[in-house]
Amino acid sequence: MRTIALTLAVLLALSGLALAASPTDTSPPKPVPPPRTLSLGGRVGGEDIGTAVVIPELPFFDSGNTCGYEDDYDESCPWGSDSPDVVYSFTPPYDVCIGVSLCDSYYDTKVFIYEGYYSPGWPFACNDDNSYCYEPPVPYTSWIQWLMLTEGVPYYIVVDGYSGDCGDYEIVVVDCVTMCPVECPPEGVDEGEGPCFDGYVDQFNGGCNSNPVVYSELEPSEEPIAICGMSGNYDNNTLRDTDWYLLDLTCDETTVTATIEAEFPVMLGFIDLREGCENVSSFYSFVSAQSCTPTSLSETLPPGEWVVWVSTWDWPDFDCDMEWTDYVLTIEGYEACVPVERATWGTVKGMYR
Ligand SMILES: [Ca+2]
Ligand SMILES: [Ca+2]
Ligand SMILES: [Ca+2]
Ligand SMILES: [Ca+2]
Repeated sequence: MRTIALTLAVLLALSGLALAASPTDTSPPKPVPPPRTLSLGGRVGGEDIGTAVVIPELPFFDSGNTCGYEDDYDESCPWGSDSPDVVYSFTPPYDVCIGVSLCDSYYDTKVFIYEGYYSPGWPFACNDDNSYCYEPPVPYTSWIQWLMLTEGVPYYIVVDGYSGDCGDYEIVVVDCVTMCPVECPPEGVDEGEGPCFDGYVDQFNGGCNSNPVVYSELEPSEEPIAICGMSGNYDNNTLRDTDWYLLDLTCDETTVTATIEAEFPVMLGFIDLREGCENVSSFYSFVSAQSCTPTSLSETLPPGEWVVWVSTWDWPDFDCDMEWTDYVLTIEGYEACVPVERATWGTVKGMYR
């Protein structure tokens, strides 16, 4: 049993997206990261869009040093800078979702991407600091986690820096996700909520996020319960559709196994609802799973009301209007409790005669 500590991140995860705080143009200057020196060697991106180093295929890894290059480009997200920059280009041979990481670089990086042509002030994507970078060597490195690219369009990836910073970088460009159709099994029942969209208000099964609270209430079943549902992000990735499936457990203890397979990166969790929404501040336990990867979470739970919770993994760019919003949730072990016959002392003694 894992109990996740109450954190703001988890609160946000329950109510919306646990994205890195979105800085605004009024954000105070950030602290200056410590200096660092490391020469990684390797090739270096081109000086500008015209001389961009071509990324031939994914995955792509490269490293270099931006110091000594010109400051050809800048985009504010939200901090402007006059850092030198280098450029890569990638023209996908098919529609693809990519991730671009500078996480493992050694200076305060920034990365932005132009779609098709140089569009100053209107980058296709931009990230200065991504707090989801896993153990970056220095703070404030950059990562565009999910980005949908269109077949045949050239994309220009600019490796830049914050506030004049330059240095050694590592760039990784990968397929962020394997797209796959998730088929609803014959026994599957439709979630019934339908797709989400910008401005969506979940009054279907948003659980404690809805006002009034509302759940998809499940009936106990000896057979596995398969639910074919949908989720996604909306309102510019600031909110996501959360689906709360209510279990009313009556046995002394019940081992419930929930399995999720989704077309998008997904989160699956148990929420302890025994003391009502007021006392829900974190997941009882949860897992995150890549798309197309069936992933289970199993807990032995005491009686009372519990929720199996499904939504997008708290990474951006899985809009409700994308093609890939389906999931199949399977719940096993949620059975009506058969009262155990209380053996009398006489019968117990009889058993041992
Ligand atoms: Ca620059
Ligand atoms: Ca940065
Ligand atoms: Ca839903
Ligand atoms: Ca929902």
